[in-house]
Amino acid sequence: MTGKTIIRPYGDTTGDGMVQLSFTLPIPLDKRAEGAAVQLAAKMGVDPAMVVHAKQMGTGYTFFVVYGRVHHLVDLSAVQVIERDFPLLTAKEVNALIRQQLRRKLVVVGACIGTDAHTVGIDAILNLKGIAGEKGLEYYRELRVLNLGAQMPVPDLVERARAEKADAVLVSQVVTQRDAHLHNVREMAAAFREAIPADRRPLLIAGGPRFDELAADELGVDRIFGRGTTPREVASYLVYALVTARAARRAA
Ligand code: B12
Repeated sequence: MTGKTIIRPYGDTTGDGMVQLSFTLPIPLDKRAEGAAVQLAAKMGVDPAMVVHAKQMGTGYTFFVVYGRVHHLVDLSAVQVIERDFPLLTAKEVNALIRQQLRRKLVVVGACIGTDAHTVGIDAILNLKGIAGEKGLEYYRELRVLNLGAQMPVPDLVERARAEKADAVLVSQVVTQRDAHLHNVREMAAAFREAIPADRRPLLIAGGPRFDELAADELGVDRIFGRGTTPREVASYLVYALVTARAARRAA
């Protein structure tokens, strides 16, 4: 792939354009339902499209997997993503930088907000046991971590963050039905802006598997972390945003 900026999907032979997609239609499984799935895939640009799996889900719904060719090309030079723009530190380095430059513990408050009760993601980042072989933020000696758990109302979160003098607030949103994750994060960011003056406002971080990491500004937060985030990345970002970048600004 070196040097190539235009690529196509690959199924059987290089560049053949083959993709696989899955979806559910609100009709029972029969020949007509399979025809409907092919029609939908064709309208999405999959041509020819082949139903390779169809399974009725309860009464009146069918789950499909369709395999077929698309003619679209991907221009890698036009791809936009958030690249990590801070160094990835070890726990030892994180602790040392906080100790040397801040000379106090960094306070982190985390929660799931709104009606969201999916705590596994935020627990993976905060709790000692962590994820993917990495310990969570509770393991870092120079971080004081308060995990407020599930369904935390925004006003309570703001109050707690203020009372604890939080340096950073981490919120998790996993349920995305009717864009609840976007509404909740916007509401949270607005509440912090209203309640706490800019120079004392904690760093606001949102996370969850279906966020667009490019949407931080639009949602009013400082950073978004998506699917597969590890605690070390978050700890490194906290140090970058709250300790080293701040120190560099002061020195300039
Ligand atoms: C476990 C689970 C549950 C458990 C949650 C238990 C708990 N204590 O968390 C229970 C059974 C309670 C549950 C309930 C529901 N669930 Co559920 N659940 C799941 C499931 C299977 C796994 C989620 C999970 O734990 N992932 C593992 C963690 C580690 O991954 P993660 O959350 O992505 O977190 C990582 C990153 O995203 C990131 N991250 C996440 N948060 C944050 C925050 C910060 C600050 C940072 C930095 C990073 C970060 O770091 C983490 C580590 O890498 C998913 C399906 C799936 N396979 O994803 C459905 C799923 C999320 N659930 C779903 C639904 C619909 C529900 C219910 C509404 C079902 C119902 N009708 O009752 C309820 C809602 C309950 C509620 N009020 O929230 C849907 C959501 C669909 C949507 N579009 O929103 C899913 C996708 C299933 C599906 N395909 O339909 N659920």
